[in-house]
Amino acid sequence: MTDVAKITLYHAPRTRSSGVRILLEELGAPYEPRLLNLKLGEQQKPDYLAINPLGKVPAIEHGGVVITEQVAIYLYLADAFPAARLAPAIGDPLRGPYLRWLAFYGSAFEPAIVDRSQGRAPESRGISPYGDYDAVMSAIQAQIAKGPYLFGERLTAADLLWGTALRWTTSFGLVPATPEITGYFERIVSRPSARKVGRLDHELTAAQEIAAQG
Ligand SMILES: N[C@@H](CCC(=O)N[C@@H](CS)C(=O)NCC(=O)O)C(=O)O
Repeated sequence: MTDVAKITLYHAPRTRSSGVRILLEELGAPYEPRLLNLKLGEQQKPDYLAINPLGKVPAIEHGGVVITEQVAIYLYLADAFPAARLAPAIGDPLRGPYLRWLAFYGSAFEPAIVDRSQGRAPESRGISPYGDYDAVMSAIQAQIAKGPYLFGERLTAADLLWGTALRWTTSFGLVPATPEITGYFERIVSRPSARKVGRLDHELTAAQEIAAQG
């Protein structure tokens, strides 16, 4: 019988689902990872496409409901476990900025980064969802400058998303590794939750590489 209280996390190590796993650890939420080996193309198998038709991780299942897309998952989980205080509640003056920076991640930062990685300039400022790359980077850098977290002293789920994302985007050379950006994401990725997920991902990656070699 399915345990409705338990969250299923569709996870592939060292991907965007690692950030969600960090969030689950921070929340102390009961969860079970369901592993996908991307090297074997398991994300494109019918079983998984029935969960996420885009064939992407992360996805979660909770109480019979499937949620895909990082931003939706962070919002959902942080609200579902309020005791961890990672989501400013409705009515809190920080709720609007919190929603803004989560949405900014998905609707401006990721498209800007993907275009950058492909060496594509946005077609035109008017059509692009983010305007231009420099404007996106200036906006997030100004927000980080409030420090130590996006909203000053208050750590939220948005920091877990941004901290993990800025680590991989700087390591791919897509975002400048300024001392402010590096200092910001180090505060996030040095947390015990992130270190634990890093260790687990290391083991999972090794096992998946062996499996992929056949
Ligand atoms: N829009 C998705 C993007 C997720 C995504 O790009 N996931 C990558 C891993 S980091 C993936 O699943 N790649 C596998 C593939 O495309 O085959 C979200 O925000 O959750």
